[in-house]
Amino acid sequence: MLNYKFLAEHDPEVMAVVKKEMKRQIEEMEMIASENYVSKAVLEAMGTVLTNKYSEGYPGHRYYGGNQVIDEVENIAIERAKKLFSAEHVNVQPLSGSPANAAVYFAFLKPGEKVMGLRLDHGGHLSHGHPVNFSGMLYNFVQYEVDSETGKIDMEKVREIALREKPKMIVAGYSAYSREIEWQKFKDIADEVGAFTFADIAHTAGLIAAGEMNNPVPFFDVVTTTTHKTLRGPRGAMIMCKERFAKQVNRAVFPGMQGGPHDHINAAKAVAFGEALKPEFKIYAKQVVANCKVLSEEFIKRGYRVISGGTDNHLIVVDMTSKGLLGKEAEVILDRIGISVSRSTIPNDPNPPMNPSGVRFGTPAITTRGMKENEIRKIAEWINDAIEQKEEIELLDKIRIEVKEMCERFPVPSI
Ligand code: DSN
Repeated sequence: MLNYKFLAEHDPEVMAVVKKEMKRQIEEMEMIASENYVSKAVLEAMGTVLTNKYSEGYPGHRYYGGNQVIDEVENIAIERAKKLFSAEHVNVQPLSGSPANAAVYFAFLKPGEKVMGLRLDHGGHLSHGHPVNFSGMLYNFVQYEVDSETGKIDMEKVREIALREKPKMIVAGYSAYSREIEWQKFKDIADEVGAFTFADIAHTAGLIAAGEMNNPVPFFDVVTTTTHKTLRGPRGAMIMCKERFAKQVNRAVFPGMQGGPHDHINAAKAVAFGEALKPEFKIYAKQVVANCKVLSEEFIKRGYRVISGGTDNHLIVVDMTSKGLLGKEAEVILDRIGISVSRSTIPNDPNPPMNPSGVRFGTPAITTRGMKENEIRKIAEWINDAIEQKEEIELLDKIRIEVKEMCERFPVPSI
């Protein structure tokens, strides 16, 4: 286990909690679609002295002295990100996904202007126009949906809404959608109505960088991503855009929304982008998708309703009512056997977001541990046994031990 020697001596109370979480991560299985395990190098970069620096502004144009080294770090991150996604301009300073999205709206829109985004309960993100989120409060969002039969986005319907509503911006890219996105069709529709194209690729960025999924960056106006999901970097985000929007995007991030960038995190982003440029990362991303396809098939085989009937990426959303329970109950049962998942709404969910009908499963983290198709088949069997025999305490205890044993055979690389 990682040995945080100075933290342990200096603050045993905090160290004890960190140690408990390390143990949990080592012994349990992470199937939350938005989580992953960073490398040792990414972890180390986050703990560097770069955290001591203030550096408002951008490389070559800072509002504080002593930023020559910070400029170098930020430039490495920018150059690697450009290469990874074929981006014309990159801003690596956004602190996380929602702030990055806020900066995009701020850069391109005036409050009250019309935007199209996917409904949260159909797979969209809070920051894509939900009424309780700043996006839904400050902008006039029109929400599109997935088709209730196929569970997929119907581009004809998207076009109909766009022609009727004439939005200023169309948002694509989602948090709980398991299918490839027709970026070109979104672009054509946006061009037809004179809208900006905005892709939020937070979930699939690693798969896109590896060439496993289509890349919207070369032809969308602006794209955001978090850096910590399939991209396997530190918690954080970035914005990529066409060169002609560079100035307004930079201004929206700083001074518009944020103060000093987190330079230690930007160093870790640079390390993660460097890792994603290596051939091994392509193999990893391919395996993430292959594992998820097997997971989906295993659930379908056992009578679960998988939304959209399968997956093209790293996640699936499963309707748990097909097995007579709700998402929260399934989440608790799976926690009991040492598998973390997140409950999820399903399209047109009759149940509320706190207790929705579905569970979202993801394969990025377990694939980082080296698990492949055979392990996925076993995991699906454990999950199904636990769900179907949830009252059998002895069985749940036995599965928990087996999950732990598998975790020990596939250690978290950085811990
Ligand atoms: N919290 C992230 C997810 O789980 O998808 C999105 O912000």
